Amino acid sequence: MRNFTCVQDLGDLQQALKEAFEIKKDRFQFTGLGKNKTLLMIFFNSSLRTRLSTQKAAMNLGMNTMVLDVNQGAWKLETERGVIMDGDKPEHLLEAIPVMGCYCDIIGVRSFARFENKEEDYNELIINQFIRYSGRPVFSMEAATRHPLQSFADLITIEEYKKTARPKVVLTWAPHPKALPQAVPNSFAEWMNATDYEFVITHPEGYELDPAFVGNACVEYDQKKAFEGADFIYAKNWAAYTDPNYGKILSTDRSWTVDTEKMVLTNNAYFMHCLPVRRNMIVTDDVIESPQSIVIQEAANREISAQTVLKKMLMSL
Ligand code: AN0
Ligand code: CP
Repeated sequence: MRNFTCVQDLGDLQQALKEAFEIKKDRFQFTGLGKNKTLLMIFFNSSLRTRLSTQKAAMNLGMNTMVLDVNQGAWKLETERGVIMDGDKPEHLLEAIPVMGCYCDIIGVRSFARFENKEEDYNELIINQFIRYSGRPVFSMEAATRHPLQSFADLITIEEYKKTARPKVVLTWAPHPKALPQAVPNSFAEWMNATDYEFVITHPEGYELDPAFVGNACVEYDQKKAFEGADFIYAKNWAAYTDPNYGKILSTDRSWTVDTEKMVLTNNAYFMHCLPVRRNMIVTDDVIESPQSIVIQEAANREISAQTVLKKMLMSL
C-alpha cells in the first residue's frame, strides 16, 4: 500500500482487520520493520489522539518520528498557486512539501476542510498536493473529507464488541457550538458501507451528507425511530454539506443530544464517539460515563489502526 486516504486503499478489509487483531495481540512483533525509517507527521490542525497514537504506533514498529505543527513554529504556508505572496505567508506549500519529503520516508498529514470552498475541500487539495509533490508515501491523519485512521479504529472496536454477526449501527448527528467538518461522518459511513452491518444515519433536515458517502445507508430523520433496536450509537456533529449552506450551522437543537432516555430505546447499545466530545451538547454525562460507553476503548484502538496502516506502508517501501 503506497498511500492511505480511504477504505479502498487497504484492499481486502477482512484481511486488514485480521492483521489489526494480530498486532493487538502482540504490538512489538514487527519492531525491526521500521528500523532507520523516519515518519514525519504534519499537523495543520490540533490533535491529541492522532498525534499520540500514530507516534506510538510508529515507535512500536521501530520507526523514528518527527512532528511538525505547521501553525506553531514553522513558516506560515501559502497553499494557493498563482498568489502574489506579499501577505503574511513567507513560504509556499509547493516548496515546503518536497523539502519535507527529503527528510523522511513516510508522511502523515492532518488538514481539515476549511469551509471556504467546497470544491477545494472535496477535491482534497492539500493532501493530494502532498501525494503529488512529496515523493513519499502519504497517509491521512484526517483530511478534508475523510478520517480513515479513525474509521478503521471504529471498525476494530465494533468487531470487538458486537454480539451478532450483523449489528445495527446508527450514526447520529448531535449539536455542537462550532462548525465541524464532515470528515468523520463521511468516513464512518464509507467504512460501514464496506461491511455488511445494518447501517442507519439520522440527522435533522438540512444535514444530508454527500450521497457518495451515504451510499446504501438508510437515512432516518426521526432520531428516536433510528435508535430503536440499535446495537451501536455513533454520535458526531457536522456542519451542513448541501448548498447553499456548506459549512454552516443550521441547528444547535439540544433535543438531538444523546441521553439516557434515548439510549433506553436501543438494544442496550454501546455508545461511541471519536473524541474530543463536548459533554451535554453531543452526549450527557450519564451516557458517556455509563458502562455502555466504549469511547476510551475506541480511542485506544487508534494505536492499532495506525500501526496496521504503517506496517502495510513500510512493507511496500
Ligand atoms: C474535529 C472534527 O470534527 O473533524 C476532529 C475530530 C477527530 N473535531 C473538532 O474540531 C472538535
Ligand atoms: N479522534 C481524533 O482524531 O482525535 P484528535 O483530533 O485528538 O487527534
